[in-house]
Amino acid sequence: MFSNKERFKKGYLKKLESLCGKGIEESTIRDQYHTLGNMVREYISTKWIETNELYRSENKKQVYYLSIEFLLGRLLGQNLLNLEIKEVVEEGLHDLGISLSEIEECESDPALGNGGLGRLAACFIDSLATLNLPGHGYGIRYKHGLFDQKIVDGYQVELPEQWLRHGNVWEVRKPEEAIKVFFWGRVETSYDNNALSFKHVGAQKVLAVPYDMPVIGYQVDTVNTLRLWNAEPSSLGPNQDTLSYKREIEAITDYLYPDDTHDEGKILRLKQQYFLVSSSIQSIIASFKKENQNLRELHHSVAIHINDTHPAMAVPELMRILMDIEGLTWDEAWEVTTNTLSYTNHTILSEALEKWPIYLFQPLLPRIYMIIEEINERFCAELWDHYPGEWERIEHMAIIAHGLVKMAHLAIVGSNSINGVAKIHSDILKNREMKSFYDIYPWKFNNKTNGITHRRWLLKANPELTSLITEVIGDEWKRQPEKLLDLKRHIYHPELKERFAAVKRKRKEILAKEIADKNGIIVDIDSIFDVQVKRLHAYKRQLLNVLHIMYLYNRIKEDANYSIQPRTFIFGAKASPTYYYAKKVIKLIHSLADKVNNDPRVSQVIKVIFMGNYRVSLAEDIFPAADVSEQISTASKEASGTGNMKFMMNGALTVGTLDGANIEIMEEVGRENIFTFGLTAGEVQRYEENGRYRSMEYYHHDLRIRQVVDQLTNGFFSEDEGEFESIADSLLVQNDQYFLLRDFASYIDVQERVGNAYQNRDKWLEQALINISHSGYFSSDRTIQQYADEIWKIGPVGIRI
Ligand code: CBF
Repeated sequence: MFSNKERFKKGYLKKLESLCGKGIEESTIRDQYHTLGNMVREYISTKWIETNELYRSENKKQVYYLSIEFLLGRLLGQNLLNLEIKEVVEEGLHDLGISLSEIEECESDPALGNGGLGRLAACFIDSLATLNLPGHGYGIRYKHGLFDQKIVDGYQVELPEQWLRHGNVWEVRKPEEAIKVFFWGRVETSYDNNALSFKHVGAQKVLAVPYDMPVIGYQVDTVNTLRLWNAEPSSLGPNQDTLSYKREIEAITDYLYPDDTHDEGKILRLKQQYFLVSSSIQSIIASFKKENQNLRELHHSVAIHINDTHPAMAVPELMRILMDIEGLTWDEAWEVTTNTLSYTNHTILSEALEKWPIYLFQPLLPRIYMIIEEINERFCAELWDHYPGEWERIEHMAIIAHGLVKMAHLAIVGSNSINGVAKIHSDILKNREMKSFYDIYPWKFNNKTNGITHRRWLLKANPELTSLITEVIGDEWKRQPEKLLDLKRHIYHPELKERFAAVKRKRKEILAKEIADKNGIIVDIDSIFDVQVKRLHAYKRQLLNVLHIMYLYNRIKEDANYSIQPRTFIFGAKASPTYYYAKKVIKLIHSLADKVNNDPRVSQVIKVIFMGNYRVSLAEDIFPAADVSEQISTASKEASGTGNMKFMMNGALTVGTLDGANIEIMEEVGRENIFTFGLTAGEVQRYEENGRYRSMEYYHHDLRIRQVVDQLTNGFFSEDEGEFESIADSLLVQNDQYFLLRDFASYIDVQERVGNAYQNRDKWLEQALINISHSGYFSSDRTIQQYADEIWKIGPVGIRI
């Protein structure tokens, strides 16, 4: 069907007719998208079936990656690229008067995730399939993904995201594989045949219906599966209030991250987590039992990964199934469970390490809570042997303490591997945050520095740069991204530099057009495109960027001779709906943009742009156009970052703190090809320990700081002087938890260096090319190979290059 243009066109017209009952003239763009999507899915269906059959027949170990988020992004373009049929399709459609890129635009962006964690999961499943590794994603089919962001008068307004409004061509509903998940009720304990047995009675039963999506490897025949679970009523009793029961059940998979500032929301989140874990593990065991009899051997055939703490209930759930259903003893079940499970930690921020109140947990999941209690008791007894009499330490490490269930502790105790996501982060886990655990289980801890799929972030997002690289070094790098290093031999060639400059310019023009269309602002293509796109969070310090722009504004206004390299500061960020501070920062960026962009003199040299509704498809337009990548988190707080990798891969230079993967980027490209500044993680830690930091001192001693901080509350931005008071308070009254004022001077200096460096065009282009050539290390193929070899112990099945 896709072997040549003519066959494709014939097949396409036929499909359009049978699917939509229309000819090409009457068809809408959505019909056209729908037709193509269906053709592709049908095209890969044989490979999909064959992959599953191969996994069954070879009976090799498989990994299941459990994640509450999969931030996929649009799939059509990526699937065409991975299947190497994009050209045929594009040309065929062109002949029919249809534009492929317009069709792609009409696909909704499945936003089943919030940020780095979910996007990482999406990169990982892409790499698993491409490396022919038997690995599948298990997640939730949220009806509404992360909210759509609208900006009204500079304020963020959240609208429900609607990715399923027009259906999803990629999914296959499998009702025959539905699974029951039990909530509420109570546990009846009895003593049968010399053993205790547990029966969960009076439970509310929820049906988990799988929707499978194909995960298509690049240039291989492997098609793995992303299984997303949908919550549906299992049966309706005679006296039930049908509608409210249905609503209650369906609410489980309605929204990603329901508001958990109240108990009802917390219960919903707990339900989601258990729903994901229970349906996934039951389904994994069912599929294991088709080929294998002995559940004591499960870990030889199955690895289950806990992505962050959300799926940590995999520990008690696997124990429950092995003991209560499969009849293993506690010790046997524990051996299998701990050898099957592994866990990734993605943050050290204490507010992100989940802890659930027992009073909510126990009634909702009575049997699971019982098992956690028993795990905790046994674990505390083990600790007592290690640290006799050290009550405080034991209390600190316990899984249940002070009325809370600590999910990270549960995941650590129940897994055979715990990894951080960049070297520094893994070291902080070992030496500080999880030190007590590292001391007793040193063999469990390891590092797996994150990666990104270059197939989406370079091949798909930046075809212009992809062609240029391929012309220079051939195309082996596409399958072996580490070969991007070959580019390094060519970076001094003037022609390469010029051609790279032309690519960058073209991509800046594309983004500038988008900015003009969406924001109504004309930006200067020759200015530095300086970009900070990521979730809005205090530790990521978008505010530091803002304060620096305010400083520049003041300089330009006050000093007629002050000259700087023109810059366009571009932001993109969503703030969590209940995160007051973050939403204020979004408003502040807009107020600053108004001030800067409307000032006749200042706007000649700087502009501030906030690109609304930041999401994967928008990111694909932003990364290729960036000159400067802002990675300015307080050292030690950003576990890794992955945006930093996407920027370098597209030839942007990093302005960054020595945090997360920035450090490894620096090690790769060399200190001279990255702009670092600010406190180190060690310095931040010392301040945190000795409590000697006084932000007020910086405010009083540095006039530049005083001026910008005062401007937050002196009516400079708004009639309402109280509008940004909470932000000013965070810096002064609350003593600047993230050390913005401490790093401010150093940030100004580094930004000045960036401006000067950009003026040496030749050198800048060389540095950009050096960044690209070293970005291969940050491919998620490398990361996944390490997970496969060192954690999951899985190997490839059915290789075809
Ligand atoms: O590991 C992936 C990413 O995860 C986070 O986004 C997270 O959700 N905890 C971290 O903040 C990132 O540093 C990390 O890159």
